Amino acid sequence: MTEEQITNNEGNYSAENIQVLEGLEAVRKRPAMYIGDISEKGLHHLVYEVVDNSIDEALAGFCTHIEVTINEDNSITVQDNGRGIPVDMHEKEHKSALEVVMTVLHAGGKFDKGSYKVSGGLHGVGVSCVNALSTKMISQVFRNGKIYQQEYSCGKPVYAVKEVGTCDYTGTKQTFWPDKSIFISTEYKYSILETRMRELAYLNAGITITLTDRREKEEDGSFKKEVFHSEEGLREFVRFIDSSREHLFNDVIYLNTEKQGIPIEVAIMYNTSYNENIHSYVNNINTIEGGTHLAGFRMALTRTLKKYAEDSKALEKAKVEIAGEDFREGLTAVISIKVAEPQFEGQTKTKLGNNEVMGAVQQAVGEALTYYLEEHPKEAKMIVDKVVLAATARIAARKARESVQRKSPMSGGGLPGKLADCSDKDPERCELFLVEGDSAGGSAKQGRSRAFQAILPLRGKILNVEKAMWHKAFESDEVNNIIQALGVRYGVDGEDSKSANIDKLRYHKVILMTDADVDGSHIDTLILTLFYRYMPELIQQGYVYIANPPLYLCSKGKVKEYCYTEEDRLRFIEKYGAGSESGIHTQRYKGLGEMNPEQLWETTMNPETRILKQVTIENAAEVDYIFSMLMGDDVGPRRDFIERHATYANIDA
Ligand code: 0RA
Repeated sequence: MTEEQITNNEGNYSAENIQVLEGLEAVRKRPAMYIGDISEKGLHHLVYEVVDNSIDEALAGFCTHIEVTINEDNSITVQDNGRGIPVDMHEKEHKSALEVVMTVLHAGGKFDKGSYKVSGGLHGVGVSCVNALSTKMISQVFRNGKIYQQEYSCGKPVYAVKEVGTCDYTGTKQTFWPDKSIFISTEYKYSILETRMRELAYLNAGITITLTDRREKEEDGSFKKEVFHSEEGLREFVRFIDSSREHLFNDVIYLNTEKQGIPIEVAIMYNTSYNENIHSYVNNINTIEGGTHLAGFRMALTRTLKKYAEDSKALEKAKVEIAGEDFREGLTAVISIKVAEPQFEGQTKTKLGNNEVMGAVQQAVGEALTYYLEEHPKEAKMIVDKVVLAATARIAARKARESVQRKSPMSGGGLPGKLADCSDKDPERCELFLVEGDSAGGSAKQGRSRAFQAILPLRGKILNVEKAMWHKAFESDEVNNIIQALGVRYGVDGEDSKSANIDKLRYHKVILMTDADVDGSHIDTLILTLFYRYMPELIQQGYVYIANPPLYLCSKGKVKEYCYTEEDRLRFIEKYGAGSESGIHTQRYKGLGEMNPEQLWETTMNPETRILKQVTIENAAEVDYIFSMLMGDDVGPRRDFIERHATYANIDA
């Protein structure tokens, strides 16, 4: 960040910096192009877009508090204590700067190199998009001792900016009502906003973000409210992510520096698990596809640790060959950098392309890690011992895998015997159902459409890979059956033996079909853990789904209806049961096995009528924390989580 980038010639940011690019009609016509989608994700994205502007004001050093409120009617208010959006007249547009920011696409400095802006939602579209997608929006600016206000409808001003009062503070307050005709649902989920606000607080140490839900009251009558604030930034973030894991040692290895003009913050913690968990961010955006900053980090880690281990002669004694991945086992790290002009690449535009970043991160991490190892010989030895153990286990895993591949040579193309494959071979059309139990597996085999649907029955609970070493996973029959059926390969082309290659994936829909009860959910979680840790790309590319079998078959006379939720059942009773509990018959499906093949097809497998839930990763750090908590040793947090999220508790009680 240089001075020049922040200010124009006069040293002031003023209305003329704001570029005028396009109208907002395009946004309403094609909302998905601007905010990703019109589902729950897009709806919540509106909040991030508005909050990001306040975060930028905070990063510029002018704002300390951001208050986010979900109002009773599902409108959102974001208020900050920054300088307030300028309200002076825009020379070319003959409008207030506020109006330009609110109504002109891409206005607000993001595309203006004269003003430096690091934050910004993934799509970086600006607050005008939020305005365009809201039936109503009210902006208030507290500035010069006055309160200015303007209101908009679907992005168009209802009146010119006017003064509505006086004040003795500064800031910006935005309230918007998302358009019900655009979004699939306009109901905000507290937990989604909570996760992002917590993440933003960790990523931007020192800022205070409050989240209030005015739809929900606590026992004392106050609204539900949380305050997110982190003094220690990423140091606290890694501790939070690893809070359910057993630490190798208690220190967080931390650096916060600037190299070649790039602010770099990194926190590293080692735990006793076998997974690598690196979460990287650029300008507060989670770069799930990685990129040059991640590459720089890995290079520094491997080189520094390797050199230390060689110098200390630890590797000679161990007599194993160490690979890059061995240095990252049991490592949890968060990397956050700020880049003035990030180039985002990759399928989901979350891969950093800027080449200059690699060397900067490598240098910063190399220096800090070298210093840490020199100063902490005891911890350094624990890391090196762990690396040697990882290498030993990796070699054992390779042997286990090779022996599995030998056991099932060419017969059936190396596919598991329990798999009932489909006849089509085009992955794009093919579906694999992972079914709980042999009996449901049998029904599914009979009920399926053989052309494009394959069935793999699973015997009960698969191995919990969260706690198992890698070679144990490859020794497990059920895990191997899944890996082989999918066509996922490990250690191809000299890559890390831990990185799954899904080039030869045989199905583009992998569907978990388990009973609608606690055991079924447990099995789903175990399989999802396997996917998340051993083949995350499968989830990232959107190939994983969960089937949704009905809970009841309700009937009255000739009328029959499958009910997928408790609400569906109550609705049926209301519709057909007027008067006393009157001739309505309810069959409760305790398991998939209770449905005959036709019923299973009709309710759960037929693409025309079924409901599939796609598994997505909204927030990788949160997912990492949740999996380690759900699958770890600590009972307390797990019980809390299940109680808060349980859907079956009432049914099985
Ligand atoms: C540019 C210049 C100035 C303030 C802001 C942007 C600003 C924008 C937003 C959006 C949400 N909250 C905000 N707070 C501030 C002010 C420049 C000056 O006072 O000289």
